Amino acid sequence: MAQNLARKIIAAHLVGGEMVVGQEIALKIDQTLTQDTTGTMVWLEFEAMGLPRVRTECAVAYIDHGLIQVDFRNPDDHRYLQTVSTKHGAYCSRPGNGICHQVHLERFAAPGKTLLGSDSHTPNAGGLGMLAIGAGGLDVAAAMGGAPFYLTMPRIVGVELTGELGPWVTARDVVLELLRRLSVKGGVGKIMEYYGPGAAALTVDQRSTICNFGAELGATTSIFPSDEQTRIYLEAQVRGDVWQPLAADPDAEYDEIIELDLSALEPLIAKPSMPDKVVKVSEIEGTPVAQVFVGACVNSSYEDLMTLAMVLRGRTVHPSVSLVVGPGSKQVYTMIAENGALADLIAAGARVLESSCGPCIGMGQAPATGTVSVRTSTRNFKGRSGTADDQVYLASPAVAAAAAIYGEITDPRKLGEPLQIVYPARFAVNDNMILPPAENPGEVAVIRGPNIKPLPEFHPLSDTLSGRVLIKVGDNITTDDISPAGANILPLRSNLPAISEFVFSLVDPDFVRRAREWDGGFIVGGANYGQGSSREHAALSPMYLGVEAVIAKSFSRIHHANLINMGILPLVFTDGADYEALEQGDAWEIAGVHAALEAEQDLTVRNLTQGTTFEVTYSLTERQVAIILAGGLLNYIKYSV
Ligand code: MIC
Ligand code: SF4
Repeated sequence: MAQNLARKIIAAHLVGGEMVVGQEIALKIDQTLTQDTTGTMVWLEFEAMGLPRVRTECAVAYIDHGLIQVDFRNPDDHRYLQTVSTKHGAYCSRPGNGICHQVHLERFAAPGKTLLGSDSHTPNAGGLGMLAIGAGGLDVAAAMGGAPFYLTMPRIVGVELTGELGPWVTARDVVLELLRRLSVKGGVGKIMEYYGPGAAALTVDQRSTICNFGAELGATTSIFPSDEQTRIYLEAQVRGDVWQPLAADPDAEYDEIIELDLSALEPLIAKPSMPDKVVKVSEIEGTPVAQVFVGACVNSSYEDLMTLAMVLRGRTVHPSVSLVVGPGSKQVYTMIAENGALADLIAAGARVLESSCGPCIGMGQAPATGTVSVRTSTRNFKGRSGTADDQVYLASPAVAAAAAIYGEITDPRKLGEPLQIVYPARFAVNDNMILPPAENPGEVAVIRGPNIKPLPEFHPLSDTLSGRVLIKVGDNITTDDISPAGANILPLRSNLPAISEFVFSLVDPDFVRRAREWDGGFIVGGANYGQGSSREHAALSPMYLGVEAVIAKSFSRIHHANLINMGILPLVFTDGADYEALEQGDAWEIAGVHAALEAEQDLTVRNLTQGTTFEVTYSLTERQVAIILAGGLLNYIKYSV
């Protein structure tokens, strides 16, 4: 049978299950990546597994998120990560070397391989023909230990790109168009595979932009073929040896096909505060802008920074705009420094940051009260920028550049003749900030600062779950809502008791007090509960606060897996009316849980307050049931493997 590319790579890595949509499969993982804000937990978990060395072909620990260092906590995390990762056989990309996804693309990603990363934008490497998937920390720790990665066989969506991008229309507009059509839940349970003449013309940086932002569709991952563009890119990285041609067979079948004519696209922009609130830039032209940020893992490549620099050359940033720029990697930074583009940016008035996630994750550069910020980053969830009433718009570097000059949202086609960006034949390759695995691991002492607290105890699931409904939230609740990020909270990622004080703090500041007073309880969610980031703290902290089950209309893929890994039971309403009827504070009891899970039967919730009962169901494999009953993946690995 003619195969598509995603299925070919899955087949080559399949170590369990059958490639039938909806069934659980197990994949061999070739490479892993961690970053610092999820990575401290991953490495604590890896240490808890007691293995001396990572067992993947390549594991990289990046330090790129928490770089503000207002006190000892960020740098203590960095020191821990640097020592623990190299001791156990991983590479460590030091602070300043760049954002994990950009650096991984440049220096490690390889066509046809699998990558599992403790960050939701790991699919960025799909731009190089890699099957790159974001996951919760424990899944990544297990993969580093040589375990396969388990996931539900996704539907493979073929996205046929025809035509070509018009002047000032960019790769970012391609994926914004998909967000417009499909919404933030449109990709759940799917892999987006791009092909066609329009795809062939895109550079690897453009392809990665599409794959990266594809995470906002909720997709498992996105992927492009490995072709001439891929070869050129890898040769420029002096890694031509890892290139191999890869594509779907002619006439390959897909579970679904989407057609997208690039010639018909216009510059697009996502309005506050969801990545799928997409409109044409021309529709909201004239909106005053106070801040512009060009950076983050999605649009911080050489091409992106050159776009901005070429537009700004000889001009000055608009007096009402603060322009913030963050090159994606030390390589990009070096290249724009060497060719003079950095000087153009500085001369124009840009505020140039170090190479890190920075404003994307609320690590500095919060916008002023009641103002608009136009960003090339990935997520515009309310408050993520660090300002509670923020109005963050997401768009391409071209749209950002136009806003920086004119001080208002402006169609970039007004900027005149399109730019010709010429790639150098060889990039500025210099891996001096990537530490290799230690040659003598015995001599490396792992350094732990006082903020790095040990993992909590995980308890087997009770047979009767009882407690009160701690909170009832609506659809598309993000992990940023559950466990917010930002400069005050991110430094607590290695300290579970401390970070747990902030659960739902932006949504309902009283949540934690209730959870303590009521001694745990239930969380009730709407559709696509837990979308967005891969942070396992959004499951770990509720577990720590005594939550044993979350009942929602549906879950995002990574959060569902994280709940299971932490021993929390993810349950699904069978009838929307039950969701409507229940209220915060209701006392519930779910009895006979063990037997029901083992017999694959639905569970009955007794609402003691309202005197009603209703059924809830779940989507769990036998393995997942065993994990939950054991009290999470770490217990399961310890006791059953
Ligand atoms: C994000 O973009 O939200 C993050 C910060 O990169 C997260 C990881 C985290 O919360 O540490 C992600 O995307 O998974
Ligand atoms: Fe960093 Fe933002 Fe990318 Fe997350 S989305 S990895 S915070 S740049």
